[in-house]
Amino acid sequence: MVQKNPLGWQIFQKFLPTTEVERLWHDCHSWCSMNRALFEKPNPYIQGRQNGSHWVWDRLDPASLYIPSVNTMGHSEALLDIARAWMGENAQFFKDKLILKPPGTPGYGAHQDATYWHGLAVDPNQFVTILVPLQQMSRNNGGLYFADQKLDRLLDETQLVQRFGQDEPEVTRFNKTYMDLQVGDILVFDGLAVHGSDWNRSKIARPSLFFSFAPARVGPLRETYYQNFHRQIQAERLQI
Ligand SMILES: O=C(O)CCC(=O)C(=O)O
Repeated sequence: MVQKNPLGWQIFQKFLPTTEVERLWHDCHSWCSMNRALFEKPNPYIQGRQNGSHWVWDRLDPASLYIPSVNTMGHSEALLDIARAWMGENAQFFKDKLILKPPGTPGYGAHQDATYWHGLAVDPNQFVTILVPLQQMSRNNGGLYFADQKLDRLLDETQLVQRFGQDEPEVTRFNKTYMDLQVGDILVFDGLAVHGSDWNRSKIARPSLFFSFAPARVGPLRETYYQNFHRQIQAERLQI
């Protein structure tokens, strides 16, 4: 049953069969292991992140392009039903990513996902993301947290820093609720929910899939989204 938390997130425990999630993790892990070399050079789909002097391979975006079982999960009625229930209308699956977050990966400062999805002409709180943890997730291994503050609009980067602190995930100007998720649980949140994560300082990886949905009535968004996204990444690389 949908009981949208006022802060814009909700956990559904034991929502997916653990065998299905284990198979997804197996597929993601095998693909990444076989394509490890791709994480080491510029590629619009794959991003490493800096950890001191070395790079850690962190994200594959979209994973559904490469890993058929991820694509199937994104289009599954199980996830679409949740997205529809949250939006109160028909939903489309438009983006996904795999975050590997191996030990030593930096965190992500507090942000609202819809900030990165402007230009899609969708009300920010109508975006719904469903996170599927591929291994157990908690504070210890760099799990997601949500801020205790409800925002009813998008803040730009400067406003976010003013309100939540510098782009340093572990500086705290607000209370954080850390997600404690087991394999089979899912976490649902909207495009305005303020969230982030800490470094993974543990010895345990924290892989997760993020599936994002928008109202179906706005017409197919996937292509526009990925064209904009990859253009932006290329531009950022050119500036380095
Ligand atoms: O997986 C994480 O550690 C945070 C990722 C995140 O918040 C995002 O990509 O929007």
